[in-house]
Amino acid sequence: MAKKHTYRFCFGPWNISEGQDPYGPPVRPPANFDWKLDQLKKLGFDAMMFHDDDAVPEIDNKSEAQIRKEAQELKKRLDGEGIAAEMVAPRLWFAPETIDGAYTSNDTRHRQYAIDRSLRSIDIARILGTDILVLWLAREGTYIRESKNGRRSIELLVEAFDKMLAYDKQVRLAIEPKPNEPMDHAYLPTIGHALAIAQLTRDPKRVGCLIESAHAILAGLDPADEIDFAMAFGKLWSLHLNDQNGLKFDQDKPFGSTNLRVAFNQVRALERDGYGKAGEYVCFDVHPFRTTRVEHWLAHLNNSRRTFLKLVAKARTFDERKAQQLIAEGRSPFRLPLRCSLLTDR
Ligand code: GLO
Ligand code: MG
Repeated sequence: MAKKHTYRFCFGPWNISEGQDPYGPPVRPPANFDWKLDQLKKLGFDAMMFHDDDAVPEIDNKSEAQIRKEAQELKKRLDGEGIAAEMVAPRLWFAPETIDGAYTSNDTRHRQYAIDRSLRSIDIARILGTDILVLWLAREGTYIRESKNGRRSIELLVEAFDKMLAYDKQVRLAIEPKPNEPMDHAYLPTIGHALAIAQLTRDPKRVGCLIESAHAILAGLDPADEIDFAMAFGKLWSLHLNDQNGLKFDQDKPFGSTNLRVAFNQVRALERDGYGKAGEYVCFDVHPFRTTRVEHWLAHLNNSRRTFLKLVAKARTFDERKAQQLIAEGRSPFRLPLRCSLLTDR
């Protein structure tokens, strides 16, 4: 039998969060980047995801030379710790220049800010040794649809992607779709939209996607189907596994904590499609609950990985023959995953 590959895992510094929400302040003490990196190592994860300003804090106040210098220092540290950088993502939703969106802002100067910042993120990615630039297009949408021209917005997105692809011949853009939040409606809400817009760019082969389970659920889709769809195109370059209890605010719950069947089917899709074999990482974009105490602050990361690995074991021992037999009899194998006793260690 072919040797099964082992998965590699990562998370971002923002996944050790302090509990603030729109209605209340942080409830856990602030933790600095060094501490978070140590925790990542202690937990035995393989890589870290970076926003541009996780890698180079206060990036907007720094020169290009200074940004490169700090990125090089970070790279040395990561090498010393044996930690890889999985991706870099420009944080295009925080600055005053991005209030009306970044690449699709109605203001030319603000669009230029977004492109410049994206090119700096590509510099950082190159120095940190990753070719993946993640684009979560947080504010590329509207609260009131009449406030932007939808057709023009698509053209502006393509122009921005083209500038990035021309700037660096190696970089790959992984679009992370999300249908809403912070905006009412986003322009690229699903994986289908991400892969379709790729075709309009100067180099479609270098425009792919990142699937986040919660975002797919918010779009009313099954994340496992999104995985199969993206992987049929060879375009799933990163993954944010987490969980989401239906159509409400983006919850980023620990993987498998709400709906084990949906989690199982994602793992089964990853297994069948060979995710990870080309070096992709399994990332958990999860947050502790606001009620989580400091002593359990990292449990959501560890539990997400444990659940994932248990589900890998279940997917590998799934009774495929029995499933096929039931399907042939016109019955559905809906109880089979449950028979695998998902909740136990066995
Ligand atoms: C929010 C997104 C966010 C991105 C991250 C990387 O809904 O999931 O966490 O994944 O900022 O760009
Ligand atoms: Mg995400």
